[in-house]
Amino acid sequence: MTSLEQAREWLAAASSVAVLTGAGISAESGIPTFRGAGGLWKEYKPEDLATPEAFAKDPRLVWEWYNWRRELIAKGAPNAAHRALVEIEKRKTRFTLITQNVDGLHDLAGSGKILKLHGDIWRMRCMECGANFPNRRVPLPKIPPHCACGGLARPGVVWFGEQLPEGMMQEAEHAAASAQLFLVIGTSATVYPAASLIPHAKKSGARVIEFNPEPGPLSNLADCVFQGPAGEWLPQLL
Ligand code: BJW
Ligand code: ZN
Repeated sequence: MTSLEQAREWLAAASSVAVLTGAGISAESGIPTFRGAGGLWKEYKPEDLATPEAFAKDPRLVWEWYNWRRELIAKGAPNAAHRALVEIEKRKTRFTLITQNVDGLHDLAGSGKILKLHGDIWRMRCMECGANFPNRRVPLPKIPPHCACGGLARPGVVWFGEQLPEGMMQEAEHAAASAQLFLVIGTSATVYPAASLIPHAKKSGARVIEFNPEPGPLSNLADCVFQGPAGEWLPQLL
């Protein structure tokens, strides 16, 4: 039996499926990943910009980066991998999509409930009054943007050193622990606590299938690795 036949069989047999996605699932939609080739913006690494300290020091610089990314994302559309996950969700009674992505492409593809561990680039939060509101303006008319109250707004995302949205990691852990099949798609598995979901699922008895052109630090936990673009491999599972 080929790996593809094996993976199809696991998918068909599983009544509960959970999925963890990362930036790589959107690479074929033209959105740069964080790490690896093309992952940098100017001379900055994500670790230099995706922090509360960077924002406190230079909100304009951080917003320039987010504005650039919002422009790229707005030009992109969901790809075959995003669409394959919508199809899998339709077939399964228990399905949980956990994403580290903030780009909103799973929503656009038509996925149902999505656990957005790292927030949403299309939302903002006021540093003064705490308001949390949607904003889809591209490009932003004024950088940095402000809230209706006049306070400085920040991107509605989770930066290094910040807590994930309340209760979300617990919900993700529960889904990983109860899944018979856990799909890991397009993540370098280097950012925690998200990456910990992979060993969590494995220890709880799930089969783990990874889709990624490059092996990562947790690839050895996978029962099967499809080493290539997610948009080419995932549709073949169906
Ligand atoms: C393809 C493809 C194709 C290419 N098809 N694949 C335990 C140990 C060590 C450190 C920590 C720890 N626990 C917590 C930490 C600290 C920190 C952390 O993890 N640091 C590491 C760098 C070591 N974590 C945190 O601070 C988190 N908060 C937290 O833990 O709170 C509790 C706490 C607070 C204070 C003190 C202590 C504890 C928060 C993490 C927030 C991450 N935020 C970002 C930015 C979000 C907003 C934005 O988008 O701007 O999230 S950083 C960035 O990395 C983004 C991503 O979601 C995240 C993960 O990246 P991802 O998705 O894996 O992308 P890449 O680029 O890394 O990989 C892409 C992959 O795709 C590659 O593998 C390619 O090969 C592949 N690929 N083309 C399929 N076509
Ligand atoms: Zn406000």
